Amino acid sequence: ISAQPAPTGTPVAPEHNGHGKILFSGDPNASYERRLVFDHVVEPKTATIREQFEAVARAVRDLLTRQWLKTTQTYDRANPKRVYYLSMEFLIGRSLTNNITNLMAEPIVQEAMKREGLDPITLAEQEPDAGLGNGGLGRLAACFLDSMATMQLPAIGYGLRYEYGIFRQEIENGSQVERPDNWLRRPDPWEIPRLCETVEARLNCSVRIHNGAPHLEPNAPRVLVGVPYDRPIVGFGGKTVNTLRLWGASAPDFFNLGEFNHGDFFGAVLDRVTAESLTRVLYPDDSTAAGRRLRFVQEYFLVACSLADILRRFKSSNSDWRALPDKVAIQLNDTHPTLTVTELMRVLLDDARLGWDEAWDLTVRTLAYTNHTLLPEALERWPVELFELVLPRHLELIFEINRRFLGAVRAKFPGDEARAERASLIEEGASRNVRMAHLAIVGTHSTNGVAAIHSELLRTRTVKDLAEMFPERFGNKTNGITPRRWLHLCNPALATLITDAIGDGWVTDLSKLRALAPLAEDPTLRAKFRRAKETAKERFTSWLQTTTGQVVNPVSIFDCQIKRIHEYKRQLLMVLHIVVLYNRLRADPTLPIPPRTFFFAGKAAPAYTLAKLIIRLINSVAAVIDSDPAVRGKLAVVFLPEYNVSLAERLIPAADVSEQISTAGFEASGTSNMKFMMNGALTVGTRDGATIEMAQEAGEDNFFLFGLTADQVASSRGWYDPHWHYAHELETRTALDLIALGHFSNGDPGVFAPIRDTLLTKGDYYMHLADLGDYTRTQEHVSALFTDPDAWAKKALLNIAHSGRFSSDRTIHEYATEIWGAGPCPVD
Ligand code: B1H
Repeated sequence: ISAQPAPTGTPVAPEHNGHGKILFSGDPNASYERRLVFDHVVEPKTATIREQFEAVARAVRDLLTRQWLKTTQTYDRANPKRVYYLSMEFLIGRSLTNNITNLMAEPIVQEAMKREGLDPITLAEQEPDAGLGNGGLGRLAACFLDSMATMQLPAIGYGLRYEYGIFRQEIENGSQVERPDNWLRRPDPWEIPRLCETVEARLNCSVRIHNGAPHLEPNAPRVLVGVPYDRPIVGFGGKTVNTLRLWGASAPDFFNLGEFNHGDFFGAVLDRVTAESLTRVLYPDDSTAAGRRLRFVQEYFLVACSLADILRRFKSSNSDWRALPDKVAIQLNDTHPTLTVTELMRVLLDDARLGWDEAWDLTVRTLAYTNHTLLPEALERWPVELFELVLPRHLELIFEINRRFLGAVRAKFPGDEARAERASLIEEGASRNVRMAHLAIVGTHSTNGVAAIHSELLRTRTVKDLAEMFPERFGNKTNGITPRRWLHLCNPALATLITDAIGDGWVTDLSKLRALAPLAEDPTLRAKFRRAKETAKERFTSWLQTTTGQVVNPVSIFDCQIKRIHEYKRQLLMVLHIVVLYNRLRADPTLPIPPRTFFFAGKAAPAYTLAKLIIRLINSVAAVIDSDPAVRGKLAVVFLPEYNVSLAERLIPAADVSEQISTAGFEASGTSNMKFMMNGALTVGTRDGATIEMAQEAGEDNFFLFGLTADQVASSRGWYDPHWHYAHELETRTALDLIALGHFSNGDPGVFAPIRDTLLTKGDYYMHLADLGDYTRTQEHVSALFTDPDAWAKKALLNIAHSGRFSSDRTIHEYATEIWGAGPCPVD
C-alpha cells in the first residue's frame, strides 16, 4: 500500500465515502471485525496474519460489491455492445493493494489499519500471486482488463481457473527446480463461485486417469460442466467494476440417479475427480507449442464454456441472431482460443439452424484475432487425428471452411497450387495438422500483431499468403501496460514526484507525461529524480537483504534482464558481456568502470534443457565473480528466483538499465521494456518489438540501440558463421573459452559444453556473437554516462516523458474503436 496521497482528479466512488470510516473501527459490526468473528470464528486479537489478510481483503471487497452489482445491472439495462477477451492466461498477480488503489481507498484503509495495529506491507505479503500465466501474453491480458474497466468498457475476461498456476521456481545448487504453485490452498477472498450459472461442454471422448496421468479415451461421448468463478476488476476511480470469469471443470451431478441405480457409486465419484483434473494446471510453456493433448481439451473447454455463456447473455436481451456482431465482440488472445470459430459455427448451424453463408458472416464479423509470436515452434498445429478423437464435428466444419477458402484462393490466384498448399488450413505430410493461425485469420474479421515491426513481419513473411487474400483484415495494435500498477502503485517516490510536477491527470491519461519533457532541463527536478531512484533502490535492496540475506551495492548500476529464459531473448549475450568485463578487470584490476550489479530473473520451461542450463551458468558466473577479489566491488551478478508480477513490481522501480536484447525480428513486442521506461530506466536494446517505437518516441539519442536489424538478421542467415567472430575477436574467444573450458564449472568441466556448441558448432542461430562487439561498445557508453548523474537523470526524465504512448489505455482505445466498435457504458 503506497504512502502517497490518492490523486484528486477523479471522485471517490460513493460507496466508500463515509462507509469506509466504520470499516475497521472497534465497532463489532464493522466489516473487518465481522469477517474475523463470523467467517473465521476467531477473537480479533488472536487472529493469525493470514486471517487478518483475508478479513481485510473481504472488507475491501465489501467496498466494491455494490458497484460491482451496479455495473452488471447497468450493462443489462443498457444492452451495449459487449467486449469479451478470451485468453488461456491472465497473469494478475496480487489484488489487494491494486484494488485499494483503484478504489482510491488508500487514505481510509491506511488510517483504519493503523487504528487496528495492522502493518499494511506484512499483510499484503500474505496474498499469493495469482500466477495464471506464463509471461508477457498473460500479463498483457491482465493490463487490458485494468484498462477496459478504467475506460468504462462493458467487458468480460474469460479464462481458466487453474488450481496450479505457473510453477514456483527454486534454485538448488545453481539450477532451477520446479515446485507446484498451490495458490488456492487457502480460500481466495476475491473469487465468487457461481454454481447457478454452470454451462456444459461436450466432447467425443472421455478423460481417464492411467498411471496417474490423464488420457483421452475414444468413442466415449462426455459432458463436462464449467463452473464460473468470478473476480472483480476495479477500474481506476472505482466506478466500473468488471468481471474476470474463470472456468473450473467438473462433472454433471455425480449423484446422478442413473449411475446410482447401476450401483457405480465409486465410478461416479472417480468421474468427477477426473473431470476436475482438466483445469488442474497451467501448461508452463512460453512461446513454444505445448503439443500435449490435454492442453487441446483445455482450450476447447475455455471456448465452449465462454461461448455458451456469451450466447446465453446475448439471447437474454436480443431476439435476432443477426444482431450478434452489433452486440458482441470476441477477441481471441493468440490462437489458443481459436476453436471459437468452429464452435460458433456449430451453434449457429446445428442449434440455431441458420444457413452456412449467414452463420459464416456472423462468425467472421463477431470474432477478431491477435497474434503474439512469429516463432515457428509456437504457431499452434493440432493433429487432424486429435480432432477426430475429441471434436469430430469441428473437424467436418474445418474441412468445409477450408474447401470454400481454397476455392477463393484458386479463384484469386488461378494456377498457383503451391500457394493454395501454403495457405491451406491443413498441413499435409506424414501427419496431417490443422494450422490454427490460418483458421484464426480466415474465420475472423481482424488480425493484429502487437508492435509495428511484428505486425509488418507477420503480414509480409509469416502468413503472407493469407494477408494477400485478406489485406483489409491486417492491422497493428502496439502493446501497452497499465500505469496504475506499473507506476502509480509500484513506484510511490517517482509517482509523487511526477504528480508534484505536472498534477495527477497522468494516472488516467498517460500522454500528459509529455509535460515533463521541458522540465527535464530543470536541475532541481533532475536532483529530485535521482532521489526518487535512490529511494526505490534502497527499498529494493533492503527487501532483498531481509528476504534472502543478499547484500548489493545500492550505488552500483542496477542492470536488469527479467523475462522468460529463452535463447531468442539472449540472456547469454548479457552473460558474455559480463565475462568480457570480468576478463578486462582480471587483466587490469584498476580499470576505472562504475560498479554494476547485473540482475537476472526468469523461469525456464521445465522441458527446455538449454534454458535451464543458462540459469545454471548465470548462477555459476555469479558465484565465481563473487569470490574473486580482482572484481569484487566492481561487478556482481544476482539471479533472483521465482520471477513473478510482485517481484517485477519491486525491481523495476529500482532499475537503472533495462536489457531488451533479443535477436531482431524475434520478440513480438515485449512489455517489460515499457515498464522500465516508465520507471526511468535507460534501455540497452536491439531494434526489435516495441523497443523500436519506444526509441522513436524518446529519440534515439536517449536510447542505447545496438546490433543487427531484423532485415540484416534475415539476409545474413545464409552465410553467417560464428566461427569468424571466435577466430577474429580476442575478447569473444576468451569469454567463450572461459565458459567452455570449465572456469565457471566448479569441478564439472563439461557442464557448459552445450552452450559452446549452441554458440559455435551449431551455428549460433540467434546470432549472439554477431552482436557481442557492438553490445559491449554500447555498454561502454552506458558506463560513461552513469559517471555524469545529472546527464543520466535528464535522459531518464525524457524517457518517462515520452512513455505515455505505452499505456494500455491507448492500446485498448485502439482495439475498441478500430476492431470492436465498442464504446464506454458508464456506471452511475
Ligand atoms: C508471447 C506467447 C506464448 N508470444 C505460447 N507468444 C504459450 C505462446 O503456453 N503457450 O503455449 C504461451 C505464450 N507469448 C509474448 O506475448 C511475446 O513473446 C512478447 O513479445 C509479447 O510482448 C507478449 C504480449 O504480446
